[in-house]
Amino acid sequence: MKKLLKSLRGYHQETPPIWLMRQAGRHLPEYLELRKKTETFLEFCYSPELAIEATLQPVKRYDLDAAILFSDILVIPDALGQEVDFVKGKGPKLMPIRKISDIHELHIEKIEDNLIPVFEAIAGVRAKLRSDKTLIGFSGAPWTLACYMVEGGGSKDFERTRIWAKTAPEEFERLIDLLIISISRYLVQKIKYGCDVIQIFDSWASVLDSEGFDKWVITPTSKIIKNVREIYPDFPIIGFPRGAGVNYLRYHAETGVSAVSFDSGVPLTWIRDNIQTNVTVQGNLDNMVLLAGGRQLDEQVSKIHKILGNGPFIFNLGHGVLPKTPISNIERVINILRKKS
Ligand code: 1CP
Repeated sequence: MKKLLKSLRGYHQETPPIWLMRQAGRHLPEYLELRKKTETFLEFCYSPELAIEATLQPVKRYDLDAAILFSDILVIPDALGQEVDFVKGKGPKLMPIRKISDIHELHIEKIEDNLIPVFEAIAGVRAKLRSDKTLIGFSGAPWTLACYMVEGGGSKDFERTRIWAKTAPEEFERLIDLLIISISRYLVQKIKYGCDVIQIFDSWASVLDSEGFDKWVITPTSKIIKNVREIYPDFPIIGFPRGAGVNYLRYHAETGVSAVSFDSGVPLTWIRDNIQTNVTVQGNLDNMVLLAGGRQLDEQVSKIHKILGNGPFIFNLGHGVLPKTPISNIERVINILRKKS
């Protein structure tokens, strides 16, 4: 069995499987070179040859246990017909959705057709990836996608989205329901084309109160997992409700995820005692510690391995690799975990 799948099936392994969120792109010189081949970022995502190459780059360089398909969570709003643009140095910009009539303008019918280049890239990676390596497909969760779709881009606190969700929940739910169906269909295709595992990124779960977390994170995620597993029973799914704090408890118990990915704020012994007893855990090295390197990095990697390494565990970061991260720091982490010097 592939190493990452073995951990997801609940087995403990002396050396854990290793992959890193946002392992492709940004910090890799070979990506920055490849990125020059298209003008816009979305064009890059929709060019199967380029997406395949970007997906394989970090696996080749670091011999990681998994590849994550090079794409972005915002291909879903794009495929639904919302205007999405990536502005150089500024991040994503979307034509914001602010009222019910804006939701009505989104079109779900062609979602699979519009995303064919993504599925072609999956098939291409599958054909080139070594058979012992896992291919991870991903999606943004409904809440996190709604945050970008309503706000029209990134934000510190996603004020408009939260106000809409609080003041007109029955309206906001229309958007969430549309996203549940879109994401479910998207993930089913990703699996059909060859992904071994799915990760659901809920990067902005942190901005919700506990009630909102139930309604906009747990319930929609549970529905997506149920929809996917109706077609692919027992399919391994990793959930990442970043910044969920104590709500990680209910998330792991109620959504049906096979594994939970932890941000760096959650104490290791709490993860071990409360979550790892029930499901596989993934995480949670601070991406800034990875960037900074030195003795702190070595110590933190060893500490994570010591505390979480006695149960089902996947080594990862608490959030994505930062652009300025030195390659040698990543190599060092892998050497420590695989006990090579
Ligand atoms: O031109 C460029 O290179 C643009 C930079 C870039 C890249 C390389 C963006 C814009 N997205 C990506 C790739 C990407 N995005 C991947 C594949 C790479 C890999 O994993 O190795 C993945 C998994 C994502 C997922 C993603 N995109 C998330 C969820 C994970 C997370 O980091 O929280 C989110 C929130 C996005 C939105 C997004 N896309 C791009 C940016 C700059 C952002 C963040 C905007 C913000 O700060 O709110």
